Amino acid sequence: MTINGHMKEFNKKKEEIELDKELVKKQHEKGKLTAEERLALLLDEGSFTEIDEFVELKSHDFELQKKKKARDGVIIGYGKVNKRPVCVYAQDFTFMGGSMGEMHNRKIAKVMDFALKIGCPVIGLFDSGGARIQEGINGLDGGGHIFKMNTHCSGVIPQISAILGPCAGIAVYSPALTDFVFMVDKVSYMFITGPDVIKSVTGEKVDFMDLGGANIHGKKSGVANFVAGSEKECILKIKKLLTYLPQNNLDSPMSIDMGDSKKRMNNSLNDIVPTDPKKSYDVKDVITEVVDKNSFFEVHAEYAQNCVVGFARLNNTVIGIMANQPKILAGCLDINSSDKIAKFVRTCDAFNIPLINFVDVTGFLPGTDQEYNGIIRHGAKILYAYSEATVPKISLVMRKAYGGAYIALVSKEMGYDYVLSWPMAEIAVMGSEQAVNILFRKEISSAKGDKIKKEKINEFSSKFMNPYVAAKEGKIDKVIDPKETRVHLINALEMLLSKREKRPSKKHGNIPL
Ligand code: MCA
Repeated sequence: MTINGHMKEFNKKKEEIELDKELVKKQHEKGKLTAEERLALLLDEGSFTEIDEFVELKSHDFELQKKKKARDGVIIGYGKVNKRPVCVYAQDFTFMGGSMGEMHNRKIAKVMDFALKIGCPVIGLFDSGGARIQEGINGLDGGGHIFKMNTHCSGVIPQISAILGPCAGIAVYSPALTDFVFMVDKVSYMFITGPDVIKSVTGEKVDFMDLGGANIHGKKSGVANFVAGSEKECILKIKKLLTYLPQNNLDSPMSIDMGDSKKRMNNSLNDIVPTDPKKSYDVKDVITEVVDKNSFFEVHAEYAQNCVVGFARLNNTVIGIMANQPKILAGCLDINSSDKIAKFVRTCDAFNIPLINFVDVTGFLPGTDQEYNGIIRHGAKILYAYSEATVPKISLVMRKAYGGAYIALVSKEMGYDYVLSWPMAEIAVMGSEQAVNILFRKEISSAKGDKIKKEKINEFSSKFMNPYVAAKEGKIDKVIDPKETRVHLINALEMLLSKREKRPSKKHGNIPL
């Protein structure tokens, strides 16, 4: 064949890849973009190279050969976001509902393997009805290949999943194994078994959105870390997230000049945080006041709101923040916030992001609901995650740090490198009233009980409810004026950036699950 003949064949094959206009229209009518349009939004212009575009399904069952089409329902390849390399895969719902057949799955696993070898983030755009039912066991096994790759990539390269339509059956497990899951309000939904199966098994009636919409997974189940109002917003958020992450575990996040002064005082903190420990405030106001202007990027904003986690920059360096949120459940730690914190801490540690805690917490949430559902097991995840982390760990006690929550979020013995506190901080085993109720139970139940109780609370408070008992023991490195918080945190961070800490080698730890 002449070169012209070869080129004719090549161009014909390329044309065959193009999406069917009718199906594109249908996709748009559902309020969704196509896989190609999504990749165009995500990647730097002209940077994308598609691979495996001629891959097609092999199965002959259910007359699949008549349906087959190049790409097999997923576009994979590499490109750049913010000028840095990434690998991507985007499911094409217009081909058999983005269902995951043998070759479709093989392509996804292949691009993940590429990303792992190169050491760059991998981003998956999901829009899939799950395992391709007609391909039976071969499709399922391919799912296993993807999950294995997710696990091998975990902690080596950042993995990001965006759910941009249905994500059903086996399609849900891969996002669940990644570092960050994005969903789009009113467009995406995730479930293991759909409404029809649920109805036939349990009789329960539920629609797609109430079963697994962005609201459910962003607020209730915690599966989604980010919820966006539209696909465009979702993709912009992914691009923003990438600016806080390194390319891989041997790299550090890039420093960006935020134009904020290193010496800026935080004069408003005394107005934001009431000295009365019973009064609440929004800890996000504290965070945004202290970190570089416009740098706070919250993760899991709608889930377990009694704590706040997210990325920010401090004098241009990326940090991971954990803060108790006094305005929700008085900032107590509970099962969901334990999971949220532990996952975030491990993500930061894997990707060399220093951790800073803003602490104001009385302890773990009491109650049978928490105990029966395993607060012991879940709370232990926080202890494990912080103890395991070798990145710089700084803790600032703003007001209260009591009991087990003190150990988890502040204790130098548990491995915090540098602990600061404000002068109004109360660092103790528990609050004065609770302590007095236990220690003087008999005296309080006597005739003069109320008077005794008051006296003992005053005595306990003046003796223990301050930062100086801990400071005297060297358990607090520095008591600071709140308005100098930014300056002290920047100094501590700069000092700790060269920190080196190694753990004994082992196969892997056994985090409580
Ligand atoms: C959708 N299609 C599929 C699949 N899902 N083909 C093969 N395997 C699938 N899993 C096809 C449809 O037959 C249709 O083909 C085309 O994709 C578009 O789907 P349609 O229903 O018209 O779109 P929709 O109205 O937007 O609904 C999307 C949907 C629905 C909600 C995802 O298709 C659906 O409920 N699918 C099944 C979801 C599910 O239960 N998955 C579990 C799979 P055509 O255009 O030719 O008519 S089993 C699994 O993953 C494992 C084993 C597990 O553990 O559960």
